[in-house]
Amino acid sequence: MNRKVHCCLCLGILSVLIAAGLVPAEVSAQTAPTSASTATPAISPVANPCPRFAPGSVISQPAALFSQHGVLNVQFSYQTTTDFAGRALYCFMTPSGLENPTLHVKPGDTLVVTVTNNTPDTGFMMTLDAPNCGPGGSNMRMNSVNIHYHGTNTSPTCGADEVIKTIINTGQTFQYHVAIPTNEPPGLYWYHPHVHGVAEAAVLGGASGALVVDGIENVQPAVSNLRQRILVVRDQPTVQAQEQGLGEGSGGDPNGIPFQDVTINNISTNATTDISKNPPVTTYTPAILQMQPGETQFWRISNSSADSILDLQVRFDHVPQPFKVVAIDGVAVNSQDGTQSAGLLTETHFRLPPASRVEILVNAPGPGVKLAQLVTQNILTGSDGDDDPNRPIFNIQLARTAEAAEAAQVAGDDRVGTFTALSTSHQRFAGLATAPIAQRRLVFFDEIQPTTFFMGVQGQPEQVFNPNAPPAIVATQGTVEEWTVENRARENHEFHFHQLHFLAESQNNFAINGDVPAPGIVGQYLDMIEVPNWDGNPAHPFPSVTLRIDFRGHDVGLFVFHCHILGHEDLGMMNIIQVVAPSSAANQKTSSKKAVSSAKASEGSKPAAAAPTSGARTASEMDQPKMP
Ligand SMILES: [Cu+2]
Repeated sequence: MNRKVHCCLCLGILSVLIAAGLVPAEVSAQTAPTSASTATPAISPVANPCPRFAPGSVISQPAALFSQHGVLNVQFSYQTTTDFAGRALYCFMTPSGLENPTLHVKPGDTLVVTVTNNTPDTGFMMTLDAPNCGPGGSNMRMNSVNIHYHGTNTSPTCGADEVIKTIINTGQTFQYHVAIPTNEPPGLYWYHPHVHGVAEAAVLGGASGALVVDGIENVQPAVSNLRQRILVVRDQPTVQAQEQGLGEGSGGDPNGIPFQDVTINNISTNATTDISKNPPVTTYTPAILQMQPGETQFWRISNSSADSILDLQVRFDHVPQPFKVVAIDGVAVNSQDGTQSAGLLTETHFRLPPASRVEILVNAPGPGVKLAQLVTQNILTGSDGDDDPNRPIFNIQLARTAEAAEAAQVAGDDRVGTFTALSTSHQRFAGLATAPIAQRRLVFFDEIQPTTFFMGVQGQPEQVFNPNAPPAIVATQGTVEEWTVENRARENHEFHFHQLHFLAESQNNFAINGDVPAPGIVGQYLDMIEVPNWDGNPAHPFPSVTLRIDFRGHDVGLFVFHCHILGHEDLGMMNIIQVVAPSSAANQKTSSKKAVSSAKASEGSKPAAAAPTSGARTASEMDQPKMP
């Protein structure tokens, strides 16, 4: 995205909403709270919210909460403050002062989250049509909040993992009851706010935490009893961007000024640019991660950043080190089709789109290693892309046992449990690779720089996201579909499907566009996948990925698929799908058929011959958005 967009993102969002006719001239009346939520006592704000560590600090484990007797009860006060540079911080605080704790549940548990929005009202955003959800009703405001339980295969209905219409405004309280399926893969998930238009600001501010479905040691015994590190990468504006308006480097510049400053467990890497140099030189302050000599640690890494794409590598004295991949996006690799115990991958780097997770086994450096680091490598984001340059995240420091134990804090989740049983009969996605395909569809990322972003569906007019619009796609519960997701823009985009995982089948047309396929993901079950940029050459087919989408779960209802660079999502790059039970699918046949008949199966498409270099829209696709 153009760097100039970000300094006035909220204005950009507002202008999109106004252009789309979604913001009336006057603020609408406050909607009365729903009766269900008024009975829930509010969670009081806590003092000194959203604390941050100094750059270069030793990484400690986030606080952890565990379910008991099948239920995890959590109380959150959603709060905001500003830091020393004037950056807006956001966080979920518990009454005892824990910030964004790691939530540990087991398959089959219920996660009960009571959240009160204790942030000040910052103005009206738009009116949501009925049916509404939450105490805010139709009144969507600039500081509304809700919570998405990212990656969980849970219900998209109101009171569970619903994000389109759930609104909690200043002083209001809402209670979630999220039923974790008995066959939810054990692994790393996360939670974050998901109100359209203000999601980027909330996540940049740090309002996110890890969600662990426990028991991965019983799917992958190699992790049994290892020390586990919950490592949450977030991002935020750099100090110089905040204080001086310093813009980012051009997309793909390996030594450029980063679009966002990366943090690890709330320790900033403190990107600092010397602009007196030509070209400017940016330096970083890595955090410190302690390991014991000879130790293998289980790193459970969540890219909880709003906008930053990561390509993680462990380096000892600048030499890339192989590591074992245990799980991706919460699902142990190779765990779903009967080969669990063989399920480790060996990689020397791993591409982590925003919102994706990877869980890896890393060996401590030997005593002779002078510099051991976790770095993120430069991302080729395209000519319209953000700059995600080469940079360190933390240095590994060998520590004596007592020191390391102290630094580990008393989070209670320092170690993985003991292997007890290999479960071979509850694989949620078993058989997905060979299931008959009910439908093939083509969806695509497209954009009009700098502020209009589309999650398009082939055969339908491009529209920026509108929460009041009907679903663009209707699918039938119990089926499997094959989707091709194309990128028609000249910057990378990151595909996320709510409520379900998909099987990554292939990464297509990457090399011809100068893009590099991501390692380790084909054949695995993901909820995030990156589709890199089209190079703009009309002779080159668009980059795409082909996915098997799994609608065989219990969940029916309305939910979303979108780009998880949240700046793009806020500017419209999201769309709605409805999954209907087979019994009601017949009633939906007409609308579904319309979408399918114009989709071109899995082959994807090529740029139109006369396509402008800034995109590939046809005249019909550029029709004005149709409002309901
Ligand atoms: Cu995007």
